[in-house]
Amino acid sequence: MRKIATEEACSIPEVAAALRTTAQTGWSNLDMKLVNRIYNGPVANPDPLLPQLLDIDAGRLKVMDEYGVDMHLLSLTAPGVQMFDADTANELVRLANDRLAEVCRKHPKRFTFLASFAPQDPARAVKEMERSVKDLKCNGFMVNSHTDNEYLDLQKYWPILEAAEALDRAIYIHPRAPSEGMAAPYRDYNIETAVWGYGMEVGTHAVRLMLGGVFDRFPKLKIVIGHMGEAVPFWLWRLDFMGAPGKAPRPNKRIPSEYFRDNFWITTSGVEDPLALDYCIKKIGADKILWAIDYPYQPTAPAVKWLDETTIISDEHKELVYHGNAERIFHIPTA
Ligand code: 1WB
Ligand code: MN
Repeated sequence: MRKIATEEACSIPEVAAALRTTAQTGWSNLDMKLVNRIYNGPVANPDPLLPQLLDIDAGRLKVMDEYGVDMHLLSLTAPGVQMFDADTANELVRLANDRLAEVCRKHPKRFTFLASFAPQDPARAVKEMERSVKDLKCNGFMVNSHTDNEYLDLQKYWPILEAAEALDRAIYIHPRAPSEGMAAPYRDYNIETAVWGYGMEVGTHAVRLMLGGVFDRFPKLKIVIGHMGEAVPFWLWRLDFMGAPGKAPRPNKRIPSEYFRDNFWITTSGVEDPLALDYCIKKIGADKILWAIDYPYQPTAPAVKWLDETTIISDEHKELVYHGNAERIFHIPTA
């Protein structure tokens, strides 16, 4: 069975260097713990994740080969360029997108990519999105949740949503640590990270898009979220009950689960739980769920083993989750 992994992280030396510089300014937003650890370690003895993120060639292909992973859908890892000023961010996304496109041209059967953009400047972001589709043949877009503590439902960001819809490329909303307004309870126990904070951050982002009426304005917009839907699928009944049109002063014209079914896709990244997958298949449909590893933050072996071995999921559904849905949503040629 072809295996296309859809939330696979990487970086380029220029972005890593800029994050190191940012770490050295002593800025203390909630992402800085991770940025410090990965990008600001001793040069001679870096965090082991750094060389894995920077290797978009032989080393990565070796791990993929070892476990029968056919393709990584690559993306610039969180927090991407979203902590930089607009000019730096724009310069770096262009570099990163060019570099990822080059790797994909070199290994077309092994790598595809999600282009980044800098939401700090929506007009320039749109230009980079257009360039990434037309010139670089990207498969979709990646954004790391909030930018300067703001979410994409704000009208100033609508040109970005309009462009994604017009270009027919999905936007993958990947986590970063919670924004300042929700940060306080996440400062202890490292719960700003993948253990809890990342999911709450992106789940909140998804709810803002749905209850903010964004999909009434952009009905063909495709949003992808990871980590088995960041807990949103489990919350759909309550979202519908409490979030139905007319229940409170909100702009949404439809119930949230209708947007979730029409406008969202989810990936399995980092949630290797057959019961959760079975629930999501029953709740939102097997055509809405894509497999992901979350390399290099999650190990590849168990990411393959759990789905290969589970018998709760039919083989027909495994085909969709492992590759069929990714081919359709991300414009990946069938093998
Ligand atoms: C994720 C996990 C992403 C980690 C990351 O990007 C880091 C994820 C900075 O769950 O998508 C992590 O350190 O575990
Ligand atoms: Mn990830």
